[in-house]
Amino acid sequence: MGNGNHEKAGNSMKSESALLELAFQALDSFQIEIPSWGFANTGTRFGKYLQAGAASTLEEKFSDAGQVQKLTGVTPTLALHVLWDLPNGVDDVEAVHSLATRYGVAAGSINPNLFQDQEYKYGSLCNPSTEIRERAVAHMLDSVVIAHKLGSRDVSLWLPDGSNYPGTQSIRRRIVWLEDALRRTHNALAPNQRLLVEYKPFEPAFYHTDIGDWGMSAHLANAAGPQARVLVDTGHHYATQNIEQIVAWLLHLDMLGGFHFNDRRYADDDLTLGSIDPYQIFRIFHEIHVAGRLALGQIAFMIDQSHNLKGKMEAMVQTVCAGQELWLKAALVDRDHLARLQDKCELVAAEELFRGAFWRDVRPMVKEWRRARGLPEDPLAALAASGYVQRISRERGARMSSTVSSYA
Ligand code: RM4
Ligand code: MN
Ligand code: MN
Repeated sequence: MGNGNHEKAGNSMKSESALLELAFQALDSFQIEIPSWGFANTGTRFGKYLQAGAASTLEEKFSDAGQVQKLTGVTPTLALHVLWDLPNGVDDVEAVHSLATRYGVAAGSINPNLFQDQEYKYGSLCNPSTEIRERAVAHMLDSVVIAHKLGSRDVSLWLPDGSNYPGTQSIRRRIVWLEDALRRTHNALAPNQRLLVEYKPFEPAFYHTDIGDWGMSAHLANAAGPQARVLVDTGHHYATQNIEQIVAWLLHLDMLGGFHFNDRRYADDDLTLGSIDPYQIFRIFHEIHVAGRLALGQIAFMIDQSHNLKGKMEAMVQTVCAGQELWLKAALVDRDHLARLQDKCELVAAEELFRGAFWRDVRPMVKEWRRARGLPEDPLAALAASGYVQRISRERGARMSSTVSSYA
């Protein structure tokens, strides 16, 4: 242990009240955006199991989001998908505004849909047809206008483009088309807007994906312009990839724009945050705490999940609470102490400090923070007690419609 015994400074020795103050600061700095599609009926490619309480109109999605915000106090914005939520584009902005006011949740990131129309079969921004590429760029530009009118900072692009068979498309030419499309989109941004570029290694394409990893995203964001950044969806990596290392690199390069949080066992499973591997989220959050407060303002935390078996409201509230707990655990790592141990290569002591922070039960502190902020101390229990899920299941159940579809 070297002189590890003399190193007992830091959080381990911090008084209860100093620790609580640190915890409150950390919790005050944590907000996370919820996705409109997390309340809708979604499924796998094999079909959907419908839930009586699923939201099928935008008003229902805002209502559900408002309820999550009331219960947790840390979800002030709702991510919107243009085709699913604003089918009439800019003409729907007024309606979104009034729903936002009515339910106390603002419009969040605006997500263009470049994957639903039949014409996108062979790609959208990367389609070999100039005409189809132009249509896709026009949708990007519409999305920028929608975001601007809604006061949303981020236009968040996930591009489904790719190919299924070797030799069937020119990877190189598609890079050039993509650079051009993103540059043009970036040119349309107002000074306070950003373009986030998400990556995904496969699905729906199974041979090559035009934005397949964080390096491609970072290059494209750089090529687009200074207001573009990378978006990391935690489910969009090969199984053994070290995501926190990618996060550390993007922070180093000042290229990290935000996250789509979810958990997974295999691929883009979109399971609830921290359900499979909470330690991984802790490690990602640690890198953000290391980067400090200034960086945090530039990183949009968003949930991108699809709740197929769990109740949608419960899954969302559970995710937000899990996120808060993991954020706090990571905040309470004694980083100065850890740095000293790292410098001395005290491997076991460093790891134990890190692991110890992960295993700390922070739930009592989160409860105390919620009480102090006038929020229910157990949001899941409060949701159950509110009768909200029963009410929406009754009201919406009669329809049981699957018309608003999505596969997030
Ligand atoms: C993708 C990706 C995007 C999401 C779409 C619908 O897998 O995660 O963020 O908007 O699904
Ligand atoms: Mn995503
Ligand atoms: Mn995904």
